[in-house]
Amino acid sequence: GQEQEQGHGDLDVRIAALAATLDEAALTGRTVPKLTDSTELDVPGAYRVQRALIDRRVARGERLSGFKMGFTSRAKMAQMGVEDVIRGLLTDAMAVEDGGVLDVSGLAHPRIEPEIAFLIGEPLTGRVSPTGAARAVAGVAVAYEVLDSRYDGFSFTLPDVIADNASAAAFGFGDWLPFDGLDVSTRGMVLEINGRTAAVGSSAAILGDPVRSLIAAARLAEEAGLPLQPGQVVLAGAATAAVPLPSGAHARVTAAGLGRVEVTTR
Ligand code: OOG
Repeated sequence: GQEQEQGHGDLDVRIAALAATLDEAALTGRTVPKLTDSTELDVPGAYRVQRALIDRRVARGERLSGFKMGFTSRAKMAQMGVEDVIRGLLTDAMAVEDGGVLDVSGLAHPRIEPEIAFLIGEPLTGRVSPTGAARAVAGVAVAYEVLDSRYDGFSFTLPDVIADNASAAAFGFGDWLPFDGLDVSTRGMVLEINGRTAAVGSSAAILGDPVRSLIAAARLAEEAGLPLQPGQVVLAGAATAAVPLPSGAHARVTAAGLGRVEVTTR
């Protein structure tokens, strides 16, 4: 009884302290050694740190605006030696309007990657079929994500990166297209920086079909007790490796048949 409660209290304090470390790093743009260098952290503990980190942002007035999925490519999964995707939480403060300006001067080592995004139209959570997932979608768009690890050297273990909100920093998306029966599984995707091709790939790199990532998001939403809500966005994952994103750059992502999205950095 007493002893166990004491133990939980200590854990909560430890989780809060780890979240504060990562939050400070993000606020100051100064990286920190990865948490697992100095503490034991498993995947469930890491998700608690992530949640505590987002709770701090929500306490500052930010609103939860969806999920980002990570390690959705077989290549990245193999590189990390993991078998499952991970989830990060998006807030409205991370969103950049299409064609807008993103200040990267406060980021440590930003990278950009081309993605596919889904707009949630009906609550989505639990085990769903492709048809069930599709029914909850109000739109699909070409998107990008800006990653910025809060760790020294952009280097981490699986629990570290989960705690660090899956390296989420910013995101943007193009016009939403109706998803009804649209096949987004093999769209050619191009990331251009300052008019030069920086990466090319296919949406097939996202678990073979971004819809699989959406299904995984629904499963993780249930596990987290955070059902996806109408108006929220799911970033389904990257079609290519992430590319360094300097200040003073213009980035454009296109996906065949889905249009484009652009951002300028300063
Ligand atoms: C972790 C985030 C992974 C992706 O696209 O796989 C991710 C990282 O590589 O920094 O978002």
